[in-house]
Amino acid sequence: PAERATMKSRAAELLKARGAMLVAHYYVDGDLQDLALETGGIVADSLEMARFGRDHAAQTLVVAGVRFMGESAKILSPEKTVLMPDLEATCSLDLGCPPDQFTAFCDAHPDRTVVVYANTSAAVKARADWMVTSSCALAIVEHLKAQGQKILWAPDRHLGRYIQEQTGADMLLWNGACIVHDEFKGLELDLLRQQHPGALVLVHPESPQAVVAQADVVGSTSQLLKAVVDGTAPAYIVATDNGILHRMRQLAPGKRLIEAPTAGNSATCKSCAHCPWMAMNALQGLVACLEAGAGTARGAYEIHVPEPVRSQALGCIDRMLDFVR
Ligand code: CIZ
Ligand code: SF4
Repeated sequence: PAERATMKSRAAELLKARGAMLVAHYYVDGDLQDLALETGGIVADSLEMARFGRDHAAQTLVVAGVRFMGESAKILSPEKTVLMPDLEATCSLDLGCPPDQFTAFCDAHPDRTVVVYANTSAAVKARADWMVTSSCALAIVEHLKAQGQKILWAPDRHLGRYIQEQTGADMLLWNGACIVHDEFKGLELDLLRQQHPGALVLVHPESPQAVVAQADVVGSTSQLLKAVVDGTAPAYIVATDNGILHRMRQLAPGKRLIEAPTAGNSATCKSCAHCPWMAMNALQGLVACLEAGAGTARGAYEIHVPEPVRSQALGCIDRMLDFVR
């Protein structure tokens, strides 16, 4: 702990010295979340991270999250230096949607408007008409449906199915999943709810249908956080990456937070509902990326999105940001 405190203050000094802003996701290590807030940065979902990075004056952004978040920051702000504590931090949704196969899928369905989740590579976004995040996907698909558009959706099949059920839109779904949310179990959740009858069930829509069906609130990470802060229930069952519990505890002290069951968790496994790629973000990596400075050493931490992919990908992100404004 003493060592962590030292490393945290070292990271704070380096952020200041480099004029860098730390932009952290709710799922990363609690120390990184705290540091982001203590140094003028943000802890947020992917939509808010993208907007903050674009609008902040800092010329260097350090994105503590996964690769698509760093890429989105760079796409929106090509003039800024975007660093990540570990460039290997990826996402099963991104990995499960290779650009060549995705392009072939789009080419086979030219009559459909292409809507992709934020959790995709820049090359996939470059082929899309719209990008969405879980906080605005419903509203954007409603909007497209009202215009009579048919949709090609990628990559998360659970989120796609949920949006389809809610909107009744004509959606053709790519078969991708988040390895974290895909593990939440409906049967076990039902048993847990019986043990905690007063608890409110909060579910991220990347979860399977049997889990979403039991939710009192379905929403993005920010929306689930708000549900705890504003909620009057004494207890909450949370079906999303357990990294978010750090911020929930800070903002809603005294409320009981219970992790939703996964295939192997609860008493036996403390880290099942936690993304292994989000977990790659550590204080060591943060210090290292800030110490690397300019030149070749920085290459190990810096995000690049080459043209013309960058400007092609910008279109679908801007469309979303204009819509949610
Ligand atoms: O699961 C993720 O990666 C999420 C929830 C991203 C985000 O913030 O939208
Ligand atoms: Fe991807 Fe799931 Fe990890 Fe989010 S939690 S980065 S969706 S694998």
